[in-house]
Amino acid sequence: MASYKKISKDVIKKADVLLEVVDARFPDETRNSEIERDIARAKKPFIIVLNKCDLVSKQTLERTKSRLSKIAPTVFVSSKDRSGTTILRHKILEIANMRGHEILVGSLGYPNTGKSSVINAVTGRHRARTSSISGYTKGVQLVNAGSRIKFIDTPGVIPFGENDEYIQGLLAVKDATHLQDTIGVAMMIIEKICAENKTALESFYHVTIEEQDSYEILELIGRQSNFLKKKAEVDETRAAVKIINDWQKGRLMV
Ligand SMILES: Nc1nc2c(ncn2[C@@H]2O[C@H](COP(=O)(O)OP(=O)(O)OP(=O)(O)O)[C@@H](O)[C@H]2O)c(=O)[nH]1
Ligand SMILES: [Mg+2]
Repeated sequence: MASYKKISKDVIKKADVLLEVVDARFPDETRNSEIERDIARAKKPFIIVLNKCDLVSKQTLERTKSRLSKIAPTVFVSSKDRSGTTILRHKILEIANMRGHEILVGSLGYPNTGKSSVINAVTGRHRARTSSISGYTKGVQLVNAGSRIKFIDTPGVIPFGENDEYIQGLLAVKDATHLQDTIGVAMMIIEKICAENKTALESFYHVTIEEQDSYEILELIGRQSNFLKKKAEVDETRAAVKIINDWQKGRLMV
């Protein structure tokens, strides 16, 4: 943890522009207030990158973007589809405002939000190594992006004190088999999706959601998936594991 703090402080000091890469499915939980404060103190320009926007509906994205734009320039990107990368590149050049000079761009954020993938999408090459297992990027890596931009890739870490199971589940820091409260984490995922895009959940699991609470929805999904115990009771844990896997593997839209 201490070494991560040092890395992020060093990167903030060195870089001309910072990217705070957040997961567009849960931007508020993946914004790091400590990092934002350090960037503000260093008076460095920064861009909020809403990555994984292929997993978020257009309406949700627009709502999030207009909210976050009040804090910093916000760009949405899908590293998977390589969309939004030209806009991001232009935004970097614009806010760096360093005519003719090389621009050093630091990529910071929580684990698994796609810091390395964003760099690859912008450069069009697989220079920064990525993985679905979080904590993949270990040290700092410099990535040349051609035409004036150079990136610094960093490892992602959850700030001290925010290390609860729900965040670890949402971020895929721990997979379903390593979470203790699988049902609780799955209920949280259900609540998140229902708040933004209930229809996506209904069509993915072929269920109809009316007034049920998140636990009842979990049972509904279990029943629909035919996850049953003896006496036709729903196996909620099995349903929870499936929902967590679908979320972590990026199969569920928000
Ligand atoms: N659907 C989708 N998946 C993405 C996107 N960007 C990254 N991913 C996936 O998210 C996972 C993490 O991506 P990385 O680029 O390794 O994330 P990171 O932030 O560098 O992770 P650490 O280095 O471990 O902190 C990988 O499985 C990627 O394939 C995206 O835009 N859309
Ligand atoms: Mg990485």
